[in-house]
Amino acid sequence: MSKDNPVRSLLANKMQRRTFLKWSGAIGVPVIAGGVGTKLLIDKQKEENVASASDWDKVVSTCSINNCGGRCVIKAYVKDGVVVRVATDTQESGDPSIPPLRACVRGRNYRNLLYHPHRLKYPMKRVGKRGEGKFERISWEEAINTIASEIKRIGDTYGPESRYVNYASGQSWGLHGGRNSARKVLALTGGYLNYRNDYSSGAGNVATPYTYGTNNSGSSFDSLLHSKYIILWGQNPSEMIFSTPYREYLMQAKKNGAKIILIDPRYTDTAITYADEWIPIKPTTDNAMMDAMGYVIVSEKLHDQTFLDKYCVGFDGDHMPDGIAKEESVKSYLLGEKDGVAKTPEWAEKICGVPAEKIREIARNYATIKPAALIQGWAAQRQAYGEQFMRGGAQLACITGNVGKLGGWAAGTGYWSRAEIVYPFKVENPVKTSIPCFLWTKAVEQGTEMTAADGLQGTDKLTTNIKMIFNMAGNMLVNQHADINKTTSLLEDESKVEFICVSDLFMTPSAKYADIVLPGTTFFERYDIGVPWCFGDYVVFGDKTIDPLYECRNEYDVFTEVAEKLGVKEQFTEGRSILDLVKESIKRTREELDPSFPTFEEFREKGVHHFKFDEPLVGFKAQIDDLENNPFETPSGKIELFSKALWDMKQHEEIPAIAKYIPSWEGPEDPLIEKYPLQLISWHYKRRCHSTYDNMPWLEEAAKQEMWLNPKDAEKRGIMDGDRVQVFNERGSLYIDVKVTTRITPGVAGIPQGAWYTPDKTGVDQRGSVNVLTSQRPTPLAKSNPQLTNLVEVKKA
Ligand SMILES: Nc1nc2c(c(=O)[nH]1)N[C@H]1C(S)=C(S)[C@@H](COP(=O)(O)OP(=O)(O)OC[C@H]3O[C@@H](n4cnc5c(=O)[nH]c(N)nc54)[C@H](O)[C@@H]3O)O[C@H]1N2
Ligand SMILES: Nc1nc2c(c(=O)[nH]1)N[C@H]1C(S)=C(S)[C@@H](COP(=O)(O)OP(=O)(O)OC[C@H]3O[C@@H](n4cnc5c(=O)[nH]c(N)nc54)[C@H](O)[C@@H]3O)O[C@H]1N2
Ligand SMILES: [Mo]
Repeated sequence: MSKDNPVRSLLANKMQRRTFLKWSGAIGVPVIAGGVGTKLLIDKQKEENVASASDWDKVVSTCSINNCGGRCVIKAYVKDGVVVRVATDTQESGDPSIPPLRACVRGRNYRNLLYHPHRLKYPMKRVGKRGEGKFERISWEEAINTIASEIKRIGDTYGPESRYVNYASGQSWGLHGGRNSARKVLALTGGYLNYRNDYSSGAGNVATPYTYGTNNSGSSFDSLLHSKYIILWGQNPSEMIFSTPYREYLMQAKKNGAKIILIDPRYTDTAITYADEWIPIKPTTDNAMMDAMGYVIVSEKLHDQTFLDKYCVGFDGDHMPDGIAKEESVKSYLLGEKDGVAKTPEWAEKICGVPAEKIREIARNYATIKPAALIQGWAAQRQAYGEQFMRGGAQLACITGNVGKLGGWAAGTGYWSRAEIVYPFKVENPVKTSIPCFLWTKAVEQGTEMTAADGLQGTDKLTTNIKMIFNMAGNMLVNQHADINKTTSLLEDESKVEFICVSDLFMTPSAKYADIVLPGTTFFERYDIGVPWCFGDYVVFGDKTIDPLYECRNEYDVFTEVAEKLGVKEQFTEGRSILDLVKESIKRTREELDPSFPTFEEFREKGVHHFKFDEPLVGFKAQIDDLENNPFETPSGKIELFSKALWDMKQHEEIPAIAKYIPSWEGPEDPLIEKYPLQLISWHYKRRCHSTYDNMPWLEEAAKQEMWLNPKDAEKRGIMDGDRVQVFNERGSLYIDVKVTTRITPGVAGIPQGAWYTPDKTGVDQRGSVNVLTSQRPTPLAKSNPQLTNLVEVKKA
């Protein structure tokens, strides 16, 4: 056992697991989303339910549409127009295929959100310099007039491509929402610059289709009940909610005897709750481990040759696209036939830190214990070469023939959904030009210089830089985008973006950069339908619980008036209110998609609708059962382990045609590590949805904003548990309290993402807002956000 591999010594510590469990009992468990945390919540709720029914007038079933990936049932108890209590779904249906849609710790906090004293209460306009945070109350009339006249002025002066609606996820997967309302008014008055992709799985969204032709590579979570071996690769469902019932199925899979492996730089709540084994790994190096697993499987002839021959292009020299040399194949790369470097576990250990014998063991298990599910989280693709991570996982699933089989899993981005409803609010933008969402700051600064190499589509050149931004229910303008200091100095220059409109519930770091701030409503104050991302087969009714507080208004209603000022009201609403949109969606879903979908009254009464299926959905089952009639949506009709389309881009170093490890900038092999020796990652915290709820004291009590650092790294710097430290690199600097813990891999610092940027007078963040340290350099293929690829140094404050 080599001494100089700190990950090895971490694994070797036999006391580790018990220590973790003890600690988790002390600090972690009550706030784990689902699991024990939810159990406590339910018990508490049962107590509450004993209270007399005269304490409330009605119980309304509603649903949050924040961007957490799950959707849960929120029961609001209302007395005299006031929400006096919130509870969640306690209905045990008796049907194991329908786990209850229980709220997590954040859901328990919704009354605090609704009645928070800092809610934005009326519209405001900026009076100081932009970003200074000085605002003055204005009337709704003035707000609407200003927005309408700026839309016209900026459109007339610079053309429609100067108008932009920023990525924002505070209202996601609902029926209307601020972003779409703003877009529709712009679309009806000439158009706006579009964006593509997202910050979530941006690299994967572009990369996975090169392999499979689609991002729908997942299977429904009940399929896991058939899995015998599950690898959660950088996935943390105990904290990070993808779909509300996922964890229930995972627990059931575990009870069924599936062995669960977790590969993550952190010993997460998921490791505590589900994993048989935790494999710590250095961030940005996952593909080295993947390559070595491939090497073991292929060199020990454990691969599924029949599957590869029939369904895949590029595995070996006999299955290459026309005109491509045999030694460009996956097999040849793994065995080192061309570059002379066999991708052995020993080779990988030096890069990723995972002991060679552990890589061998996992590779053998994954190839022989069938069916096996390799499910990928998205953090490891929010890295410099995130595209490789997504295609690399898919490649392993194919090498082992785990695709299209019940209990297997095709890896890759992993979307799946069977919860389809009709979205009646349509936006048709006459402008077809688009940029990758991550490059909006570039489009502000140098839009007219952007080319196809920056991911510009629909035109060769933009006619203008971005001059106007609508930021509706998002904190992306400042907090959630990379490199806050660079972004804020860009926004402070009022000659660049001339008008910024923000709608939010609070004066967030982004709202401070607005020219006009609009006070939005919470989900309690409007109608909607909550759809779980692309991972679920249920929908939840969002009933309006109370009237909007103060002067708060739905963006739909605000933009209806803006549309009226601009003479396009009828086209905007088509005569419909928000409630009409909900009714129309339900009616048309019944008519066009699913006759068994409930009526409006039934849905409202039940609060939730589960789409019923006879069997689990298995990704690519149709293709695997009958390839001839159901080809993959790739150019060859097969799974493309070697992509000719990528090859033809002729950037083989950074955009290879097969998935492979590429040493990352600001990774362990970058010489910059001498100066900034720690790799900084962030994760999606259980107590927040991104930055939403950062200002909630209960949740701060439940899970504090703090940085994780391994004792080895702390000791070197004279840092003790609980100390306040400064974290810095060339881009910025922040202060944060530190948690010294063996739950994180040595050489790695971890800060939960989403804390509100809170600079002191010198511009140093005081709250641990990780994006002061992240970079705007995009990933090579997708032009996506590698916000987890950062080198930093830490010192005692
Ligand atoms: N370093 C780092 N940065 C990241 C990430 C990371 O992992 N690391 N993750 C990235 C990812 S995956 C994402 S999706 C983005 C998310 O970033 P954003 O899309 O900006 O999401 P939030 O921070 O949740 O901001 C949502 C805002 O909407 C407001 N809001 C909530 N509900 C409502 C409502 O009903 N009406 C109105 N008007 N406002 C509302 C909230 O108060 C909040 O300010 O962040 C990205 N940034
Ligand atoms: N509670 C909660 N749930 C959420 C959200 C939230 O803000 N809060 N946000 C939602 C959204 S918009 C999204 S996009 C998803 C995000 O879903 P993910 O991106 O999958 O979630 P993360 O928490 O960012 O990361 C998952 C795990 O990856 C680990 N990780 C980081 N870097 C690496 C690496 O290089 N290699 C490996 N192997 N692991 C790594 C992290 O330590 C973390 O435990 O979550 C959704 N669900
Ligand atoms: Mo996301």
